[in-house]
Amino acid sequence: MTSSKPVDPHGDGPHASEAVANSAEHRWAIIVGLIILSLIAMMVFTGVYWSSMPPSRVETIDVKTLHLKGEFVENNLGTSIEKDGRVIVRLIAQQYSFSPQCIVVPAGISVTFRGTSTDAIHGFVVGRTNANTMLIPGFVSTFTTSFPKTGEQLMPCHEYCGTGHEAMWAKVQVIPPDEFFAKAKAAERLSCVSR
Ligand SMILES: [Cu+2]
Repeated sequence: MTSSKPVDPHGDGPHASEAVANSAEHRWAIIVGLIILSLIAMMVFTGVYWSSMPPSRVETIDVKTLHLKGEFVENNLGTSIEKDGRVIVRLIAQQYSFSPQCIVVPAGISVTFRGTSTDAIHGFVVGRTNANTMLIPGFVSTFTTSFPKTGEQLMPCHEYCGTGHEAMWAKVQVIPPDEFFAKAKAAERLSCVSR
């Protein structure tokens, strides 16, 4: 009779390979544990950091004097060309409409929107473009985008703001740049609201 024990090339039996596997598993458990701990540490740090100070580029505005002074008074709303040549759209949202109701912008030129709200949280999206923001009382929302195609786009409020929410929308008219600049020569603030 011969022994059925497997031949071990290293001569130290099956327990040696078990020990190698265990130590590798142990090592990987520590590495994974450290990765999880560092992710948790990052979450805690960023959470505490962001809650302890306002994020950058936040502009605040006094809701109570919005209509009386500053850039959001009624006759300053709409599209204008600034001294440095930038095209700026200023608008406000209130339950349940936007001012102005119809916004004119030139096609293919970057347009900066500046907006705020007088009462509740509102927001808007312009048709099938990437123009999309929230309008929050006390804060000025700003973004810059451009509209490659001419035409009319719908601009609905997309933050539920009360019973009249579904009727809250404006229009954006994207017109050829030369037409836009011709109109801009005639008036300081442009909009397509029919008067
Ligand atoms: Cu709404």
